[in-house]
Amino acid sequence: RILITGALGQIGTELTVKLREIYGEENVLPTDLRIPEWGKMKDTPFEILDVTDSEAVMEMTKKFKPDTIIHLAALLSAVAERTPKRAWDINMGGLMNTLEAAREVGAQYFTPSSIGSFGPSTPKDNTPQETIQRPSTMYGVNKVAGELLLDYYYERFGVDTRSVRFPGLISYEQEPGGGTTDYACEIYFEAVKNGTYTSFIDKGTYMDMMYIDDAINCIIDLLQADPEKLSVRNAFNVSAMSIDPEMVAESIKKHIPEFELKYDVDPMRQAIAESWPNSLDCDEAKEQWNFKCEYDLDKMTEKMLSGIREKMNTAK
Ligand code: VAH
Repeated sequence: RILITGALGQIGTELTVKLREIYGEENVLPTDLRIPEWGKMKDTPFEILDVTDSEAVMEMTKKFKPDTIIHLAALLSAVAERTPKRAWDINMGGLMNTLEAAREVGAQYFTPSSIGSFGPSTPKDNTPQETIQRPSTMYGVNKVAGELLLDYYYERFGVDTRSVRFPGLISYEQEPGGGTTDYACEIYFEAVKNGTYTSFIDKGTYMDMMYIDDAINCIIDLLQADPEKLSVRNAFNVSAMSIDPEMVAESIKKHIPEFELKYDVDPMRQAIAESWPNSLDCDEAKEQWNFKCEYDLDKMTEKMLSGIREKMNTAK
């Protein structure tokens, strides 16, 4: 039985559907701040849960008795940088409340970390699993503190904590909200709608990215992995590709030759992007739980453009 927080977000929307296919609808309880008005979760079992309400989190957990808690509710990097105190309260309060609930009922625990947990002094290319983590954003501070808490709850209380440092995730079912890597989702929607996109991240700014299907499989594979083989309990480096806006545009032009990429760089999100690695070393994840990806840039582009077109046609 799996309890999910932040189930209406970019990861939760597709993860809930996939987990229900595997474990059955009655064994997967999605929660968020509001009831789903559309999509595959509409009119299915769903609960309102504010992860900053410790009593509500504990009560819901004791009532549902999950074997696994997947905590996804959080503010992403750009929105966190605009409201740092609120980001601390939500990101750290929600994490602590759900970790405590997992400890109380003996549940396995997953929450994502991010490439945002690295900072300007981290080696930028082929960033190691174990390295300097001095992020210069509130989101990064939240992610490093979160990783340390996952280690602590594993060592001190025996909670089966598992996590990955996600790169930018690209999807069309539910777009991300308030991230720095969001340009890599927006560009596909704008390419289909208008044949042009103005990027807020500059040319030559490389960041790790991954298509959402690979991210969902990452979470499921890690949660099903043999615990004896896992020596990393804070967060594994995972990534599918290291790309910049120009590479995405070139991939789109193979389908929309007239596509035009322009730039209007947003200084805040550009500074965040420049503080993150260019590419990650994912060897530990490959060795310890057979991490792998199906989607490279061109395969992701094909899937995004066809998915967006289909979504627009059904919306008409
Ligand atoms: C963000 N999409 O941009 C998230 C993610 C690595 C990026 O953490 O904040």
